[in-house]
Amino acid sequence: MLKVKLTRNEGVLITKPENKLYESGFTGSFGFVLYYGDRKEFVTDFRYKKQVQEQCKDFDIKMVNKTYRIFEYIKDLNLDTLYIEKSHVTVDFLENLSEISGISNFKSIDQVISNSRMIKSDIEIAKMRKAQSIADDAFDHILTFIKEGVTEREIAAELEYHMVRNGASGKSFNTIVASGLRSSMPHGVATDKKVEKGDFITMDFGCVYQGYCSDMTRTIVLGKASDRQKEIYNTVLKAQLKAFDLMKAGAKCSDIDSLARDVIESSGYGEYFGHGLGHGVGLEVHETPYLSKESEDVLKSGMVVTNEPGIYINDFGGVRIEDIIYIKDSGYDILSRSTKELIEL
Ligand SMILES: [Mn+2]
Repeated sequence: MLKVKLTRNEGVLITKPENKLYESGFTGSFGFVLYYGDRKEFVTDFRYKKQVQEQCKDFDIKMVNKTYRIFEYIKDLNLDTLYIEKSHVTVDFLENLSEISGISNFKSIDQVISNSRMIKSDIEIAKMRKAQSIADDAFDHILTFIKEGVTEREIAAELEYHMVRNGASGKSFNTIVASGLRSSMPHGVATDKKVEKGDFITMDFGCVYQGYCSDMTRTIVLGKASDRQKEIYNTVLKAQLKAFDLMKAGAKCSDIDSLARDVIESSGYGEYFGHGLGHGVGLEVHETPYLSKESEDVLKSGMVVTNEPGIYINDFGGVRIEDIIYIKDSGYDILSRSTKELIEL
């Protein structure tokens, strides 16, 4: 439940699906969380009558059949200030809300919710462990599936099918399978390209389990790795392992990024590592905090972040290795368990 003190004339309207789920447990498509005074209401329509009673037990339920009806309802509450998700609502939504409700003072609730979502409870961590273990199991499986002539798309589909068969509600983002020269694209989603002997194959994938996302990346070589492939792989691995030195509560996220980046730069590959080291994961696959040069975030106990350095060389190929890490009061747990030794399939 949101930690924001509301005066008598203030309310909060939450519309973003992940935030609604976080606040209320509701998984349907149409619905709003509405707080005002000491009231907690969930507003939805006829289709979710049964579901909302089961999922939103702490809420008073209100039924409407159109979005503008909730704006009319808010008008009758005589609020003068409404907190909304400024980073989520559309201009259209806001204009209608303002016009119908008569409210003109809107404040942002985004940061309050994202700060709260950054720190995971034990229940959330348990769901994330499960989401990640489903992904790790899919990785084990895919190693038995990949062979010369199989397409990237088939590999992606097989990963996704395996995860859904094992309890995931879906993928947490478009599965990346980038092989050969395509592996130089950090976000090369799967194509009809067939994997060939000597290819790097980078697979970046994850699933959703009870709303929570997993995220992992492994790069393998089909056949024997060349010396240059081994050198690049081992440089990324060294950088990834180095970053763990600072994976603890109190560490500055920008310092963790630097730690890994220094390893890659001192090996002469600095210009080929063009993205940040990692990001928070939870109900969304990318959320605060961010591990990058510019980040002002500081790690705290309860956060879950990725550690995913990479090297991408246009006319050669690329490597990324990504784990997902739970920061504890002291130390950390790595939620992903798949090996990081270079696999030559
Ligand atoms: Mn990631």
